Amino acid sequence: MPLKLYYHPLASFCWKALIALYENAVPFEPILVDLGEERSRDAFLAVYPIGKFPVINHDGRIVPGSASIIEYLSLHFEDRAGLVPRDAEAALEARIQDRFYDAYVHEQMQKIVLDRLRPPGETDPAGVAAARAQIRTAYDVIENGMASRQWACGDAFTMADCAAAPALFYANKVEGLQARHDTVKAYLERLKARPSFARVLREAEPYFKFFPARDGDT
Ligand SMILES: N[C@@H](CCC(=O)N[C@@H](CS)C(=O)NCC(=O)O)C(=O)O
Repeated sequence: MPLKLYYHPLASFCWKALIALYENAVPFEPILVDLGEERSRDAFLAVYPIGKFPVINHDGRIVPGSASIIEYLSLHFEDRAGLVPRDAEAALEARIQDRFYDAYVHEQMQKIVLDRLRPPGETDPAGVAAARAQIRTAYDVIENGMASRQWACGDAFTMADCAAAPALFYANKVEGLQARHDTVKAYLERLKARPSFARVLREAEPYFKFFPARDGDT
């Protein structure tokens, strides 16, 4: 049975898993989940009641969450790309950077975007302001840390770059990189040029019209 990926082409954490799948040319059956459509949502909730994607089903083993999926793929398929480095210290650094991008860029960006979907009167301006501030601090940290690095951990592309690509792409839309973030800007351009991520972006293109864009976005 081919590995099944439950995902949505616009969903940023799904991009992280997709990049890993494409990096290692892992064959999979994409199952597009439309949470706004009852049958699609119910079918997905039957697989994973938490209702968050990405999720994979590999021979009946359900693995939710982008980082766990990447770890799972590296154990059960050939990790040609070296997304989870074999060297324990290098693997630790990849996980540290992966968590950093998830917590301080990706999840903050999600807060900003999800707030746009809330009904009037139920928005959280203070939470959004805090998320924006956190992203700006994270940009500064990345700017300093990336000065001599091609990828998040150095010369090798790892799971941390799978995390960084969607996080920086969408964060830059809602909280634009500043003039002082030249290194981060150049890193984002390298990520966009990486064939795995370029493919994810191409495939998402028809869905971009559903992104809740606002004046002031870049
Ligand atoms: N920590 C999870 C986060 C997953 C997540 O937040 N997924 C979003 C899409 S990017 C989702 O399922 N949103 C649907 C919802 O919350 O209803 C991961 O790394 O995969």
